[in-house]
Amino acid sequence: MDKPHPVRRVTEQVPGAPGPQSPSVAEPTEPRAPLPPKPDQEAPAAVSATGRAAGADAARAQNGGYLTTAQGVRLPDSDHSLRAGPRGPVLLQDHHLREKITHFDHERIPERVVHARGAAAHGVFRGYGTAAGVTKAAFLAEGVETPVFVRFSTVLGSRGSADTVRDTRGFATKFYTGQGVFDLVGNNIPVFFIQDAIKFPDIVHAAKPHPDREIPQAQSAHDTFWDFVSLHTEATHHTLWNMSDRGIPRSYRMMEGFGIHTFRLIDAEGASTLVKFHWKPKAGVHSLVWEEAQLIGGMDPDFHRRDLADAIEAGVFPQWELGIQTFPDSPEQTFEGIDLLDPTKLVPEELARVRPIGLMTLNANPTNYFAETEQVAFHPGHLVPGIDITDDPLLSGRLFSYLDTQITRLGGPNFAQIPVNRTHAPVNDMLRDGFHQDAVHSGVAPYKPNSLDGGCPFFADAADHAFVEHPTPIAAGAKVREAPASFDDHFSQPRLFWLSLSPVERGHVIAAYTFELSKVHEQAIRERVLTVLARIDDELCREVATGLGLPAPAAAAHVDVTPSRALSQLGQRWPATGRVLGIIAGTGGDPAVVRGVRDAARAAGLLPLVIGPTGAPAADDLDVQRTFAAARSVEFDALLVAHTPEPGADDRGARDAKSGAVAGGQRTLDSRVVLLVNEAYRHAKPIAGLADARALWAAAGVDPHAPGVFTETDGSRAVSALAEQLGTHRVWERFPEAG
Ligand code: HDE
Repeated sequence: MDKPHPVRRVTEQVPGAPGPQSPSVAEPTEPRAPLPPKPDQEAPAAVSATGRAAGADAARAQNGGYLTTAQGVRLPDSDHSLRAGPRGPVLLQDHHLREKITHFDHERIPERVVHARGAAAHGVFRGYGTAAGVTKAAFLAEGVETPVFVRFSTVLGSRGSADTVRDTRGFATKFYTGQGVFDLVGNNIPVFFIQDAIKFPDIVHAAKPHPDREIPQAQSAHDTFWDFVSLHTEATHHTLWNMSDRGIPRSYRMMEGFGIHTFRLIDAEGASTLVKFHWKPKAGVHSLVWEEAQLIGGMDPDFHRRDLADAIEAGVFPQWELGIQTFPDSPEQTFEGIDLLDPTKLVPEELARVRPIGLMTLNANPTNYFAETEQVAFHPGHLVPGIDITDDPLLSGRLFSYLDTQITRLGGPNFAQIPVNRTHAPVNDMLRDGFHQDAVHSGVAPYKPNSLDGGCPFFADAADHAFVEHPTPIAAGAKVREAPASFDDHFSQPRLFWLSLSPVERGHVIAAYTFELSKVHEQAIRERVLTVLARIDDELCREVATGLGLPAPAAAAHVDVTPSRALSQLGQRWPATGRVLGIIAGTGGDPAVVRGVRDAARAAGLLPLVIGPTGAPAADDLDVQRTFAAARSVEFDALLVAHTPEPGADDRGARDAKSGAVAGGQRTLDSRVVLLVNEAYRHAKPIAGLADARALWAAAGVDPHAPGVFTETDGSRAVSALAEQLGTHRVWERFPEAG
């Protein structure tokens, strides 16, 4: 059965194939034009550094079939340096060697101070027109389509860190509107750690790895983080969200996004409405369980990045509705007693409905990671007419920081001219020169007033779509370094969030605090965190104290709050579109069965991946995407056992230590598959078996009568059952707390 397979063309495009064409085994030698990008990829729009439409292909870097120097001179060889004889010294006059190595030496730029690790996609936003009553922003008008570029990120880790760490996620959107660029630079959590920008270096220094050993990477489970957040209790609300399932999203596609701060929308008459922005994913808000997050950190540190790119490549385009909560712009800037300028507070949706105002579809992957995802520069101060800021002190600091950080990161003041940052609106800015100037400015008078350039450029007024700041009244007062008294309430909203969670979600929060604090060395810090938890909820505090083996502090007084159902991730149904189904195919089974379930899964909008004993195709038109040795349950949302597989040739401890993971009489079954099923079952994922699955269920500890376990004879029925069950993400009833 181990006979070699002939090389063949890929019969189906499986997401993740690296090139647009299958390569030949032998190295190609005939000069030819560069291959086109893959069909799922898109480059930044072809506009000049000043927003002028350019030739469609202008942004493509490679040109011509021959290797050249940076000056376009063709080269005969790039494999050997110029030497004084084959064994002699390398010559300094080798200008090609020097150009190649010098450029290589300078390939890196500083990573972002925060949000260094990210993944991005191109897409389009379509306005519903429902915001027309409150804003004159042209891109929000009905039917207007605006290109967007979205970058998702973790906050704490370095550029090469793992995707599934417990952390807040960034959700930054660049709208290339006809009236200039608008950036909505938000997170997947609706509140922030701090109320004033001046504390940002403190929280980030505390959360980053310890400065002496530079560990741990991309994690909050260490002394300095918990030291800070337990002393600086305005961080309590955000920390609680981090410890909830929101800190470990299943996918970027399944996260909400929040602008956090209160913004202003300005209508055509100049009237102002206060708003909070929300992104609502069409696929629902779903999370990993902690064990999955940890396993994936090792198995596939690029999990979220891959998931986003694969979904787009497979044509299951992620979508979000943009929504707004609106509040009257009153002098107090409060709503139902909630201070709208305090970024540690949210407004429950039950008090202010989120009104959908447009739909975003991500439909293309970037062509080049560095050019686009790394060099994109967001800035909350990139605003367009109709959208303005408030005096949230956190937002004020951000308005300075995002411009400033690019000067170091992108090497000077001209980062707006990098293709991904270019506006699609005409630019005539009188900014000149500087490092990396890409525009060739004509004229002699980059100043105003002038007559030498005919007076150009001219000022616009509001009627010509100028951005005119809203004339917000400023209350008279003295210069002080202090916050309003309402900012002192650090505990009512954490309690609101805690009480809004379902029992199983609360269980996850308790486990997360217990895990993180068990990694804290100093007992004083653990005890201090418990006193903070006591102010949120007695049960939370008691359970975490028990897990840590510490006495719970005395119960604290709590304010009365009304839970918000909208804050829980459970209790709704969502489309299963784009969820990943693992199909287990053994040797000797009928490939037609596997083909049948794969096709049924595709028809149901799922992303099926076939798992086989080796990489050999299960049939001529049936490729295997994962082997028993390489597959792990954590990359699948559901499993379908098409054949119950016998042990593969490498199902032996010395070849694959997972082979020993499951005890018992599994020698008639491949033990990696037993582990796969066991994990999926424990993680409350739906599983189905077609052939006689009883032996596998027994070996994997699966109760065949448990909810979400399907033993079927018909492949399509099994797929429908799984897809239906995926509507709730997991089979929550399998967790006893869920009851
Ligand atoms: Fe950021 N933040 N931030 N932040 N932030 C950056 O900008 C900063 C804050 C957010 O994918 C940096 O270009 C300060 C809140 C996202 O490129 C930097 C403060 C929210 C991204 C910076 C905050 C965010 C950043 C790092 C306190 C949610 C990634 C590199 C006042 C509403 C954007 C860069 C991307 C990135 C500063 C607080 C979201 C250093 C000073 C609140 C999504 O400028």
